[in-house]
Amino acid sequence: MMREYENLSTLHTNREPARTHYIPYDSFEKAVAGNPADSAYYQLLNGVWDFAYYARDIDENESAPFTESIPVPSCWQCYGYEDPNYTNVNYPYPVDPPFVPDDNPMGVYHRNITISESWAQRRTYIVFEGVSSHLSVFVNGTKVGTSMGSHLPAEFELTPYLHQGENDLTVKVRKWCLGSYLEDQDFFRFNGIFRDVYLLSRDQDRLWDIEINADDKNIVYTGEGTCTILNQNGTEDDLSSPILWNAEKPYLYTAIIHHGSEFIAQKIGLRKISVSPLGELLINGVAVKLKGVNHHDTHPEHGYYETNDELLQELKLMKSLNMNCIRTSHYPPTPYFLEMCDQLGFYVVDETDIETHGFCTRFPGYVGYDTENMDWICRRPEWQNAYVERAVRMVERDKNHPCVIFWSLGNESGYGENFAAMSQWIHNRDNSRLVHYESANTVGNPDTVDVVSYMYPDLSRTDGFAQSDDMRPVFLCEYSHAMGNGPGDLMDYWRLIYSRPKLIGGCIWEWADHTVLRNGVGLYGGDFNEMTHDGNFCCDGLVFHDRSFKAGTLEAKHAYQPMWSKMENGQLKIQNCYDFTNLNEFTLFWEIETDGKITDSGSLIVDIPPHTAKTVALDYQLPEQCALGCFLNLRLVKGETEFASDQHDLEIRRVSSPLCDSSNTLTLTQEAEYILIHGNGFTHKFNTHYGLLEDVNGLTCGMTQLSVWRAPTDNDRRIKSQWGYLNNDNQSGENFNRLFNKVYDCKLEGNSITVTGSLAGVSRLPFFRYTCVYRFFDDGSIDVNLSGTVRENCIWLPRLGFEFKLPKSAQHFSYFGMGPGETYCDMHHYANTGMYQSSAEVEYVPYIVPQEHGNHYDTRLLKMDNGLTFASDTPFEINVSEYTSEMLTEAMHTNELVKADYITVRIDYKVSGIGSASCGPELIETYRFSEKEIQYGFRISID
Ligand code: IPT
Repeated sequence: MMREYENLSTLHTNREPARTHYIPYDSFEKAVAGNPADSAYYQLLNGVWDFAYYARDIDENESAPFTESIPVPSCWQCYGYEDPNYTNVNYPYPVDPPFVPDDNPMGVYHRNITISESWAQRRTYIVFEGVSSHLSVFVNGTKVGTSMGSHLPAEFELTPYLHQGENDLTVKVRKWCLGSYLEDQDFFRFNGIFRDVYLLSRDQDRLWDIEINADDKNIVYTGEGTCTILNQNGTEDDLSSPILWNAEKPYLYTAIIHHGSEFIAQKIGLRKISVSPLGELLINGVAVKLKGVNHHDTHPEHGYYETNDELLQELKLMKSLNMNCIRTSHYPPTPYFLEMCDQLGFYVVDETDIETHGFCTRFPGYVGYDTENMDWICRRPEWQNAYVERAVRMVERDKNHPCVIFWSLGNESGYGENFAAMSQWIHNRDNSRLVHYESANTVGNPDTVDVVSYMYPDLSRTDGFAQSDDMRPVFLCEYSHAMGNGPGDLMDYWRLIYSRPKLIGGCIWEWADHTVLRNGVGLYGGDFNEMTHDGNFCCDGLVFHDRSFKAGTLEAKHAYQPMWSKMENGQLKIQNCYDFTNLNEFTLFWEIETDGKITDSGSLIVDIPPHTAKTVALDYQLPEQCALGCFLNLRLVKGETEFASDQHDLEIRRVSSPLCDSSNTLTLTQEAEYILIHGNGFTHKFNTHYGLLEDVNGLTCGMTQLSVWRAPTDNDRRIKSQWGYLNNDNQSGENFNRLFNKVYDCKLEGNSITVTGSLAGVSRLPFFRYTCVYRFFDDGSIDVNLSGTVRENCIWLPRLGFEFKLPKSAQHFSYFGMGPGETYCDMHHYANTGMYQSSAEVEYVPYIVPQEHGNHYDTRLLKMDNGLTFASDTPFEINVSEYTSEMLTEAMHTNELVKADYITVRIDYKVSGIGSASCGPELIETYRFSEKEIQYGFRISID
């Protein structure tokens, strides 16, 4: 019993050969305007179709009338047919290619199509831009053809099956087919007709492929018909002085091919891609850096289906974040997406629809690329066609796009003869672009790839690649895993990338969180009873599922920004990081901010050509002194959009107002376990048994804690087992979340209390031995000074500091520190130190899995609106939250969080950085809080 969809000799039946994507128009003007709906030769079939779902395809009842319907495009899991299933590496069925489960679900789609009299004289084709995974097309009861390759077009000629008037169109879509083995991407496994479907009416002797070749000098069309080139003014252009295309200045010409009754438009950019002897990537001879991101098609309610408008909005957001490169992970995007990339200006790594990652995990207990083993399908000759045709279909569809600079052979699929064959086919077909395939590095990067590509290397490995003898450009096709709170340490990558010619940049993993939104709650793997799943590993976007920004988003924008500046001997030096744009196209706004107030400001235009730096004189007045800090803030703006910002500490002498140092009016009395500190109009309560402040004049509402725990971020997912007692693992951690604070001694002397103590996790040696001195003053203020030693072999700490409990009414606060977004020692370059107002509620960041958030680095002052103030001359870190770290640790979805009945205020000495170790390298050492000798203090005062 050989099923068609498991048969390697029927990858398709009757599908038309791959060709450039285009829409034929019935007039020159319409072709130029480029709105398919206006074409007399185009009929979009999107809309509501009849639908029947069968959990087993064999149960199909062809004579049953349709009683249900579904929108097209869509994914059937989004309409209640099957639960979603998120799996990353593992296949969701046994690894037994080309065979898939016998119970193969099927969606049957049906609608009528109307063929007018004029269409009936011509030829009619149907185009499916994306169907997962196997489709069979029937017209008026006759089978037309079949196809697979979910993210690639399938086109069939319908002419012989149609008649004028109403016709019956049925499309049967199977959930699985042999092609599913090639589509093991890290995403929810959705099914259905999820991209546009349309009919085209064509001339009897229609052109088929339209190939237009362009370099940095000319546009060449050698096909049939006439070719007219229009420039952006809409006038015919002979290209005697061509304007070139690049991602910053994406100048496009329009080529109109006229043949018979048809007019076909293609947007063409003149540009040339090459590699310098240093391994730089050259666009039109200029070395560029790729500031990229990986883009999946993902929508919290519609699965794989994003509308053109949603895609366009995403691209505009990326543009506003200074991105110039997109890897279409891990399949070709919609044709529209590439049209917009041409137009808005992106360098695109167009990746074909191949990932077979699950071969790495086909044996228990083994993960890896054992491609010496011939059961890898990339090595099996009978699979070669299936591989090569996916390259062919991508290249043929997308070859006219200037935005495409690399062809990617796929993702995470090992390396074998079939990849070599794809590369060979591509090089023969189109030598104007570079071939990329990251898994080629598993076999030492053979010369079938033109760029060497890596994922998630740390800085020193990255630098190693940059220094090697291999002179191919080095591309980080995935780096900086943006899962949850993060990524941090992006600036470190970019300092390195700018310093090495051969490092051409990379793409952050990934653009947006994948989640299934139900009742406002983001769900992920494991929420749907899947047989195998990868939890929330799909929630790893640089933006949330609604495309709103988080701190990591803005940090990426900063790392990618076109202006890098520094102060050198009191002078401002500005580097233009654009490749083709002079900074004189922007306005540079500057301001002097003293203690949170703007004391001087101005703006100017700086004439700095691309790739150059200049010293810029700003005519500002500086104060003699300040209390909290004096900064130069810069903003580079065009129109409404800020493209870059920077802040420099001007190191003006800081003079703080004198602190109260007398204790003449105080009485400190010991009662049972308490010491009561009475002063003029205030009372504090200190608990000697716990060695901690229990009440600060009624402004707090419970015992202070000395603690080190933070709710693990996704990027802490590996280190957290060494930090905490989690998932019943009682062996691996220091158990920081099951903490004992031992007080050895608590002494009252004069106006001060000295506590000696230690912190230890359950079952472990103490990790921190400390002395903490509290000094009380006449004005009600308290100095807290903590000094101590961390055990030599203790893991680096999540953080260290005091937690104060405040009544819920004390939500609101102002602070002088890094904000307004959350900031950490490796994720703050996007932010400015300044005076901000906030509230515990505003500080919450809705990560899909609740986790540590809301920190403010470089804080010098925190003033709660109830009058409680924390200050220090040495910057500290703060966090004000309606949730405790314990609550954030427990909750797995946002709706499981219930606000505490108090506000937690953290006054921390230090908080470890964020990094991107959820998939990337371990947190860089400098950002780990691994100090052994600790010394810190702050003053609490009351209004
Ligand atoms: C890498 C995959 O290419 C990508 O699709 C995604 O799964 C990412 O990891 C994690 O989110 S592969 C990884 C094993 C380096």
